[in-house]
Amino acid sequence: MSVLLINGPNLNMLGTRQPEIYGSTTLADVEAAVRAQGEAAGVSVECFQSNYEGAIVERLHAARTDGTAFIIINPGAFTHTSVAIRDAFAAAEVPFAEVHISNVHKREPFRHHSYLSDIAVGVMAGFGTLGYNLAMTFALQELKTA
Ligand code: CA2
Repeated sequence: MSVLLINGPNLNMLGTRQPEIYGSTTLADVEAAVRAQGEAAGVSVECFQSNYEGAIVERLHAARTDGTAFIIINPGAFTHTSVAIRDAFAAAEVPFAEVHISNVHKREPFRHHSYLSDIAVGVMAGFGTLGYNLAMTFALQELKTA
């Protein structure tokens, strides 16, 4: 049983640009912190980042049968555009949390709509990279009670 952490397009740039919006923590830092949380609870964490929509779709298909019990995803800009990722979640049938580092609701109107929120277990936005850890705390709680 494992948790899959997915980050979408441009999130590989975390900590290098736009620190006023996304902070100064790198993606490697985020992944290490979530992994450490998992290790402390005896749960393995797999991390996947891609700038390609199809690669994320294919990773979600694999999650259906590879022992993934919960997914934490920051879909980046695909949040606001991707019916394909929504459909892949529906096919994968694995519960997931949607995470946004910034508070998308106080940003441009096009960031207010998500193709995923209504099929997610929950949504985290505006808590910086801590949001990943908060989602992981929830995931571990879910796995414990499952
Ligand atoms: O707030 C979030 O986490 C977002 O998912 C980030 C996406 C944005 O399109 C969403 O509306 C909200 C963008 C990720 C870009 O990440 C960068 C990180 C550092 C430097 C440049 C881009």
